[in-house]
Amino acid sequence: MPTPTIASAPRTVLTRDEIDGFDRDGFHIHEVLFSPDELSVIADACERVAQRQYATGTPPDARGWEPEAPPQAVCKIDNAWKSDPAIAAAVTDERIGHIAAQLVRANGIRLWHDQYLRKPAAGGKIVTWHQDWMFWQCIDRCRTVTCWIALADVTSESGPMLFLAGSHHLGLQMQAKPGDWTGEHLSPPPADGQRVVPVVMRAGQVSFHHGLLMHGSDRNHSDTDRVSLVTHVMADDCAYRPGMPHVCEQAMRRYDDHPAAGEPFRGPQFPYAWREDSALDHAARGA
Ligand SMILES: O=C(O)CCC(=O)C(=O)O
Repeated sequence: MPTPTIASAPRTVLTRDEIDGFDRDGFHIHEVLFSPDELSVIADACERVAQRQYATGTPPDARGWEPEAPPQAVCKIDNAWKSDPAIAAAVTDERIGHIAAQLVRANGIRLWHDQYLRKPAAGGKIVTWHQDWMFWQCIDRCRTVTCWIALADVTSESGPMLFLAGSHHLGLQMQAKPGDWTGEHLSPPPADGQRVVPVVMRAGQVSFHHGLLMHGSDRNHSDTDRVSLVTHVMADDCAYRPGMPHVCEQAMRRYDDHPAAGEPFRGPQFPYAWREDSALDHAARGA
């Protein structure tokens, strides 16, 4: 794989081939978007939240790990952006929003939720094959993209995500049971003849995958932690469809401004990561 360079102004305009590749395969792996300095600020903020230090005074929406957990446990924290401005800036970063908007052809991209994931060296769990949107049936259409920011290098030994290329074309294949995202076995992919692609990345690269793409990951067999901040985003015409409970659904009700059934997601729970109209405003002002 070619060594990615850290551009001073990273490229966010995708080529026709990259967009076609996403349509065909269900994922796009971008070159480095975040500099080492940015990564270090983000990683420090994520670890502070993991250690229950909340710069804003607000806890994350869900904690799947506590500092008392065994050293081999996966750290998983949802909506840490509420607890630290550095994380909020990263998960609503315009670079990510702009790329996601091109992939799903949206005029605006909102955050659905974030996840801080640390899969410890020589540890962690298997993440079984799944499609993200199966957990998100309260989003009425699958115009979602998962944007996985590598906060450290990801190697073939450290339990990279595995993508089943093209599997998003199969539609929704699986049903979610609450909490079922880890298991003891990484069972064979549910469709034969499709390519399994390990998402090996340098720190600062970001992978983008479609909400219907089947993916999973193995344990971390390396001697370094696999660390990422994941921002799950959606096109801003996605609407709220009650039925399957989700942590974001409960959380949005803490704010006066939230969607009713059938209305597009809005309000402080779902901040914008990119909007075509504000990008145009910037351009008009020469910013
Ligand atoms: O990081 C992993 O191993 C799995 C993450 C995942 O399933 C996702 O971000 O959609």
